[in-house]
Amino acid sequence: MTDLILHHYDASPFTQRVLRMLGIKGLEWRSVTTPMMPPKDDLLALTGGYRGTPVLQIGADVYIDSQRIARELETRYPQPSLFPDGNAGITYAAVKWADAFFRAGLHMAIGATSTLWPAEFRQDRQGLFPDIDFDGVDLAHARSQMLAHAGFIEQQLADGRAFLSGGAPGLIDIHAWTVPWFTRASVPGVNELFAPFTRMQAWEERVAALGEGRRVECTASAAFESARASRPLACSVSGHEAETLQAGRLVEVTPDDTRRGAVRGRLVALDWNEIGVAREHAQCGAVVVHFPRLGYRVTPLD
Ligand SMILES: N[C@@H](CCC(=O)N[C@@H](CS)C(=O)NCC(=O)O)C(=O)O
Repeated sequence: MTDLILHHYDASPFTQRVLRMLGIKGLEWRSVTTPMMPPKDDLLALTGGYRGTPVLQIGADVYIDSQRIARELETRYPQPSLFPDGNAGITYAAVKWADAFFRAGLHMAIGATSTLWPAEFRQDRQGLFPDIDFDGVDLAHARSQMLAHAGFIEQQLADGRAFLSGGAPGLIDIHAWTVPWFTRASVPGVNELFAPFTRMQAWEERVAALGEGRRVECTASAAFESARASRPLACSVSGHEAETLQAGRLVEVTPDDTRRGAVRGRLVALDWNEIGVAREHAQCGAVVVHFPRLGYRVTPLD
C-alpha cells in the first residue's frame, strides 16, 4: 500500500496542481477527502491548525502547500521530472506568477458569482480572504488581468510547442493550468474572454490529460494509523537564521496571504525554503509538519 496520502477536496485548484504532479509522475496515492470549510477536525489534528488544501502526508511527515508538496515529490520520485528543461529555480519562483493569475480568476469568480454562493460558504471565504472586498470587486480590471496572464501562455505556445517549457509537461504547466481550469467551469464570460487563445485551449486539454496517477480511497483513521506507525524523517536546522531560530524553539508558522490557520510546534527543520515543526496529537502521534518559506511567516514564541 502506498505511503502517499493526500488530504484534499477535488474542487480546489491547488489540489488540482498536486493531482497533475501525481499524473506526471504516474504515482499511486491514497485520497482522504476533507470538507471545504470548517469543521475540519481530522485535518487539524494532523496539521496542528492549518485548514487549507492540499496537504500531503507521508508516514509521520506532513507537507503543507502545493509548492512544498512539489519539492517533496520531486525529491522522492525524481523521474519523470517536474522540470523537463532543467529550470527548477525559476519554475518554483513562478508559483508567485501563478498565484497572481489565480487572484485574477478569484476576483472574477467573487465578482461574478459569489452572491449566489450559500451564505455560510461566502462568509467563510470572506474570512479566508480578508483583503478582498467581496461587494466591491472591480470586474473590468480582473478581466484585464486574466487576459494578460492568459496572453502570456498563448505567446509561450506560439512556436507550436506542446507544453510551456517545450515538448514535455512540467510544473510550469501545472502552475498556469489551474486558473483556466477553475474559471472556465465556474465563471460566466471566461470562455468568451479566452476565445482568441486557441493554442492555450489545446494545451489545457493536454495538461488535463496528464491525469492524477492512481487514486485509492482512504479514511482519516487509516491515515492517522499510518502516521502512528511511522517516525518522521531526520531533518536539521541550518542557515544564518540558526542564530535566532534555533532548533527546539517553540514557533508559530502562518501563511502570509490567506487565513488558512497557524501551526505551533518545536522547530526541527530550517533552511532558506523549509520550515519543519514537530508536534503531537493523540490521533496521529508525533509528526513533523513541513512548510515552504515562500509565503509563510515564522514567529518565535519563547
Ligand atoms: N499556497 C497554497 C494555497 C492553498 C489554498 O489556498 N487552498 C484553498 C483551496 S483552493 C484553501 O485552502 N481554502 C480553504 C479551505 O479549504 O479550508 C497551496 O499552494 O497549497
